[in-house]
Amino acid sequence: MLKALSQHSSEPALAICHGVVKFPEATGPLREARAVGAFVPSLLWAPPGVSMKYYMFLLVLLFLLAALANAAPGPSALIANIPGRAIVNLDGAWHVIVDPFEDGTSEGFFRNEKPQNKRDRIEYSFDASPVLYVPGDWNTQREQLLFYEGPVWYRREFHYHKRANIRTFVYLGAANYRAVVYLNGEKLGEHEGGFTPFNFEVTSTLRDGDNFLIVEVDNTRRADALPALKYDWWNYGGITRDVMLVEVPPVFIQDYWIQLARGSQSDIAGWVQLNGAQSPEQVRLEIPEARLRETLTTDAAGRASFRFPAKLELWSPEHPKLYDVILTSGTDAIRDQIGFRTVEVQGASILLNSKPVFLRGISMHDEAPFREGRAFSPEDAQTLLGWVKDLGCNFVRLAHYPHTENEIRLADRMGLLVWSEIPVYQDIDWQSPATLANAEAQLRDMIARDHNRAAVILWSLSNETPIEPARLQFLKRLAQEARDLDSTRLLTSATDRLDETAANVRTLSDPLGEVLDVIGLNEYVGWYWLRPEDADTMQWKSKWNKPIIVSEFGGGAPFGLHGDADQRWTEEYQESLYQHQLGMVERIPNLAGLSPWILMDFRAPSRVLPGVQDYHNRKGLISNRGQRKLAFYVLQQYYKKLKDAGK
Ligand code: GCB
Repeated sequence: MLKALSQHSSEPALAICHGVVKFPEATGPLREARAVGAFVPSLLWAPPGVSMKYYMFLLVLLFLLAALANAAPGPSALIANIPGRAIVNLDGAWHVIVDPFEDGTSEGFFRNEKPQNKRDRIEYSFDASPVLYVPGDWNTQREQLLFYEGPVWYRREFHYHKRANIRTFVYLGAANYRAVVYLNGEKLGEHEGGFTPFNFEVTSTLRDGDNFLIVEVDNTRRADALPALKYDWWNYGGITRDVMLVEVPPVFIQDYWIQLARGSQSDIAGWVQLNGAQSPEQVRLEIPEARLRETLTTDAAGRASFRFPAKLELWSPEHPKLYDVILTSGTDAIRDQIGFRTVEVQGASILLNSKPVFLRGISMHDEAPFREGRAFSPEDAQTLLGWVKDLGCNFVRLAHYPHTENEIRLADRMGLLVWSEIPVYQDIDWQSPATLANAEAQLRDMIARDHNRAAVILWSLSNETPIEPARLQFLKRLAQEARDLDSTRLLTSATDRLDETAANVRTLSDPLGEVLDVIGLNEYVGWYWLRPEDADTMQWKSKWNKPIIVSEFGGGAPFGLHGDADQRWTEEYQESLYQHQLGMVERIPNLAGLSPWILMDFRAPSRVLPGVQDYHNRKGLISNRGQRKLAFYVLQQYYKKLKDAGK
């Protein structure tokens, strides 16, 4: 609003943008300072005929509005099913400026200035700066950036042809950790959280012709961030997932939720949300293969809820049936592939399509096979989930943050059940309202992106969080939020609190258990405590009559290091640890599944042991070069045995 006002005033030609007064003829970082300096004294006098009191009131209002304009705008509501939309891909080589002293904002990097004459002093140049590829982390693209934590400015110039009746959004699949996004020098907004997508509408900011998009990405760790200061994976920075422009009609299908009604295998239920609708609109929902054609009418908020009978083959790991689903409203049409299944807990069992299911799983990071770095491509997903299938799994724990959409969609097609998690990892700032709001936002965006995927059965709220009242309050709020957003999936968390209730007896007693549907248990018998063979006599109890997934156990061994079974770091030690563990887990009451730690070795900054770790967590069953360790075959055999026994 401020901007519009100032654009219409005649003299002097000021533009007030994000709370900063700009004189258009000035260039460079001194511009704002000069402008404010010249402007302030003249403000102290009310114009003739205007009362001083009224004038002061106006001034205060003006500055309040300017401050408001300066507050970081958040992204707009997430657009669902990006793979099903008309897009302009902005991946590729982006020029970048590494900005360790955080000069970029005051220097005005977001303006992408270029000297206009030989006297101009502009102390940066995107054109002359090197490039990084998007999507991709910066750490593995340039050697000097392997350990870098700080801001990097990305710029992409592009040509765009504007057309009538098209709204355009810029969409980023993920940027780790904090991103500030500018288009043509205007700040679109900010986003926090390294693994969730976000979008901003740019219909009016885009120009017909040349445009430039600038993203400041900062991966500095912070005590109040999620994850916080300490975590056991690499802090890969950068624009790590695809960037694109998404083109939609003025009224478009922003999001939808189509699945079996809770507790039913014969009705589908859900909603469709339009964006831009001024009046009730019709939405057609079709599942041609199921001969389903329904017309819905949206309410004043652009939303239509529905429930009707449908005869559908159920999705399961053995039969990952997906249906083409088509939604049409006005000039917008979108197609998706959706599977239909139910999941629930009955006593201590997990039921999939009303039958007990045992989760034969493995944990994995979103780390690229063979080349290391952040995974992003369909090929990465294919390799990683291909290995998961080779192990004989029907389940995968995608730790410790939301993975790429490619992976989840592939899991849908492959028939892999998924645990998806937000990075509330170990100790975070439980007291901070901003941290809670951040966790809620990451949870919302994870659910928003993947709520139509049959593969996802578990939303995980946290991993190994300490027992304390503030933490319980925090996680209860998240659980409530998750249930409000999605009452059809199960809630879990990986816990690690064990009480020694008798000699050789460990009892799960984390009070968080009360809040969860399924309890995740990270136990490292034979690695962080006791010896592998101590597992043979260990007994287990649980305070909660709920399903338990052993969400982590494991031990480190670089591929090819051989020795005795009691020699730490050897493949034989890891193999023996798995053998003892698999004997023990069967004595855990209510055991509903396993996801040992971990599919593949991954980079981790605290793993410094030379010749063994070299900044890698070596608990993978497969090395980062794709070599299978002895323990891989132990778990593979065990899963085969379970499968053959009908589990
Ligand atoms: C854990 C953490 C995981 C670590 C793993 C380990 O308990 O959940 O992030 O990487 O242990 O290897 O220590």
